[in-house]
Amino acid sequence: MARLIVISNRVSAPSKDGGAQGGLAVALTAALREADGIWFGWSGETSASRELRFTTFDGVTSGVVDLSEQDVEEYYDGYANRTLWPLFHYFLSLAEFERDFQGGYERVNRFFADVIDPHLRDDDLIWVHDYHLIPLGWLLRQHGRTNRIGFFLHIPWPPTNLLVALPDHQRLVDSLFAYDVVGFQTQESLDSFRHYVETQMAGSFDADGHVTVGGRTMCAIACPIGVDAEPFMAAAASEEARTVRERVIYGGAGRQLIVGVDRLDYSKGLEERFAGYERFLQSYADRRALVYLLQIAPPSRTSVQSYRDIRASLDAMSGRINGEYADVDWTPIRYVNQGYPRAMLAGIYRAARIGLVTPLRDGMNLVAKEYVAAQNPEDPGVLILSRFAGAAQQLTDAILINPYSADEIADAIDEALRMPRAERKRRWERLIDNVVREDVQWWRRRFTEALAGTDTLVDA
Ligand code: GDG
Repeated sequence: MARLIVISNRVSAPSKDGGAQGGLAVALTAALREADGIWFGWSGETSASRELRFTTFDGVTSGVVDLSEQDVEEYYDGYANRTLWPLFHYFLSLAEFERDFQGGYERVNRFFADVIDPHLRDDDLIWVHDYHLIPLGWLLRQHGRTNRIGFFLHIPWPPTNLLVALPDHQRLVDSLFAYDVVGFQTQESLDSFRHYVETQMAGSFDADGHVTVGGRTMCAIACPIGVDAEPFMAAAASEEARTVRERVIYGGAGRQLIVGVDRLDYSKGLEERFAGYERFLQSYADRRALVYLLQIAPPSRTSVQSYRDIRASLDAMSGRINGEYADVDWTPIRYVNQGYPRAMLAGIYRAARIGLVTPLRDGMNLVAKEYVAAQNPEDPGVLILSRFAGAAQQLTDAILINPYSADEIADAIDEALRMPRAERKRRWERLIDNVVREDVQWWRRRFTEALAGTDTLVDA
């Protein structure tokens, strides 16, 4: 059996001092354990050391390497998070185009290729993850690697008209053709990629998803990521989750909980969510004291200015809304800037009558799927979901809204609060069916089978 090699910016293999892993980490860890693989990536540390450090824990080996401060500034904070992330999430006005960023991105990708290549075997299956490492496959080919190499993009692929604003976009897209398989979250992203290839590269797609450009062929697929549905369902029904649920219900004093859980990121539409919730408080004044919003938002990428700006704006908005509407025994928004253990999160989701997931753009959005998985089948809550999350293409029985419209968010909250239990159950049964069927193990199998060339079904 060929080994599986996973390469991503950060490694979330199990570790001695690590807490519970997220669904993606669990799925990749299981695959690595089965296939005796290695997970490579950045350690998250800066130093002058250029050596990979290997550890094996719980049957999984990881190999991590430090970067220099300049690397982090240019590759991670710079090109990955100030250029590609905003551009690929349609925030052209936030995207910064700096030669130094691009230089740092290429340098770090080359460095990863140089340090990892000596540890690869000729029959390894190599799976590269996300926008930090787009050129890595091409750079491994420069080392003479003829392995099957796949790439999965966790974020959206933007429309051609946006992508062409990236200086040297041709070079970046061209490097994808070094892979055997390129996976996107949704058919919409795959269609945008196809449009780029056909209009900018004179490439062609066949009915099996094979893409040919200038004599090179690879396979492009839509392969939506899922959650660890069954373990998460069990976690939501566990004793630990029940204790949290009771705490939440007690703290809510009989009011219905609306929950949001997001990394603090402008793509998640948190300002728009607060504005939509405020619109609900204004427009449905007679019902407003029946609910409260708990927004969990652990800070992320705090060295990037746009992330500090969004945090300041949300602090101000939540303070203003609470100042305006709160009463002696009611705070409309509980805004929490810290993360919680997964089992606690599962209990909080289950306690919530509404899951409010309103990204302005999202590759998939796993919170939407986790919220569904955590519900009590006898009395499930309602998912309100942005049309612009990849998850909306599968979770069509949610209340789908335009996150830019405060009125749509307000009306959806009202509709969810009024929704009879029978309809909540009907919608939830269809949602959970998809969440369980297309879970994270399904996603992992589908991608690795396409990569190994053993799949029978590849979407065009
Ligand atoms: C990228 C893409 C795509 C959040 N707060 C806590 C916590 N979380 C966990 C959630 C969820 C994960 O973080 C967030 O996943 P999302 O999918 O919502 O968003 P991104 O971080 O932006 O992920 C996204 C994903 O990659 C996978 O391909 O879906 O579109 O942007 O699992 O539960 N976990 C814990 N405590 C918290 O407070 N334990």
